[in-house]
Amino acid sequence: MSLLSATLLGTHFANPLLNASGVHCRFNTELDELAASAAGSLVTKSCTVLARDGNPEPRYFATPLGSINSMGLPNAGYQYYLDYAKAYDYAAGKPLLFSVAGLSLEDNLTMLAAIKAAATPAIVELNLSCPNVPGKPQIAYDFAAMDRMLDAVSRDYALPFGVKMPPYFDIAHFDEAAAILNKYPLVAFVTCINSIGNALVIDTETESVVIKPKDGFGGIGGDYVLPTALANVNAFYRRCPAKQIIGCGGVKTGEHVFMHLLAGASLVQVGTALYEEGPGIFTRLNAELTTILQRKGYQSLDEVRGKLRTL
Ligand code: RRO
Repeated sequence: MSLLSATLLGTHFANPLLNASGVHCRFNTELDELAASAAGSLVTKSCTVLARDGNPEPRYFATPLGSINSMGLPNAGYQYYLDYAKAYDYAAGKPLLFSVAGLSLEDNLTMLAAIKAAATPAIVELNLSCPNVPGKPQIAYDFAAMDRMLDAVSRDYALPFGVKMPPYFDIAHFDEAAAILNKYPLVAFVTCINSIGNALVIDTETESVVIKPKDGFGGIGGDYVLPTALANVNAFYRRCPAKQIIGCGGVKTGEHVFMHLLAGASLVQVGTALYEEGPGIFTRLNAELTTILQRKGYQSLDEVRGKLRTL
C-alpha cells in the first residue's frame, strides 16, 4: 500500500485519478494513452447501442474559467468499448470503468446484458446525466424515471455498478436523489458531477455563442463548477454511507484533488483540465497531491476521505 493507493468495489487502484468520461476516451488510441499515463484507472466514453457522430461542430469551447460542450454523445457504439474491455490487460494493474448512456431504459438493459455476458472485470458507470442530446432530458432530473431505471438495472444486471449524477442545487433534491439511490444496494458508487447543463457562453467580440448545437447551450466544466462539484460529492457522501463517491468537477491541481477527497471522494476524475493539458496532467496531479499529503503528515487517503471539518 502506498500513499496514493485507493479502492473502489474492493478493487485496488495505484492512485485515485482517472479521466472524466467523455474526455480522451472515445477511441482505442486515446484509451491506450490513458492506460499508459500516470492515471490510476480510466473510463470509456459513454456509449449507446449504435455508434453516433454526435452534434455538429464546433461543440467544445474552452474559456479562461473552464469549458462548454454539447458533444451529443459521439461514440463508437457499445460493442467497440466491449471489445476494448475484453482485450484490456487488467493484470497491468489499472482498473477499467465502462460508461453506459443508453437513449432509453431498454437500450441500457440491452448493453448491460452484453457487458454482463462478457464477464470482464470492467466496472460499469451508468450515465444518468447527459445534458446534450436534443429532446432527451436528463434521467436524474426526473426522479420517477431514475427510480424505474435503477429498479430495472438492479434486477436485470444484478451486479454492483455506479451512477454518474448531474449536479443538484437544492437540499430537498439532494435528499430525494439520495433516498432513491439508497433503495438500490447494487448502486455501489455515485459519481458527482457531470457538467452543469445548459449554460451559455457568449463571445462579445463576435456577439455570438461559441458552440453550434442547441443555439449555443451546453454543459460547463472547469473552474466554473468546482464548488458545485464539492457540494454534491459531500452531500452524497453524507447521505449514502453504504456507497462510495467518485468526485468529478473542476480539478486542475493536486489541491483540487485533495478538496474532493476531503469532501468524501474515493476516486477523482479529471475532465476539462485533461482536455486542455493532455494525459501528462496525471503525473503533475499525483506529484502535487503527494506534496500536500506529505506536508500535512498523512500516510494514506483513508485518513483524508470525508474528513472535511465544519464550523
Ligand atoms: O456527449 C456529451 O455531449 C456529453 C455527455 Br454524454 C455527458 O454526459 N456530459 C457532457 O458534458 N457531455
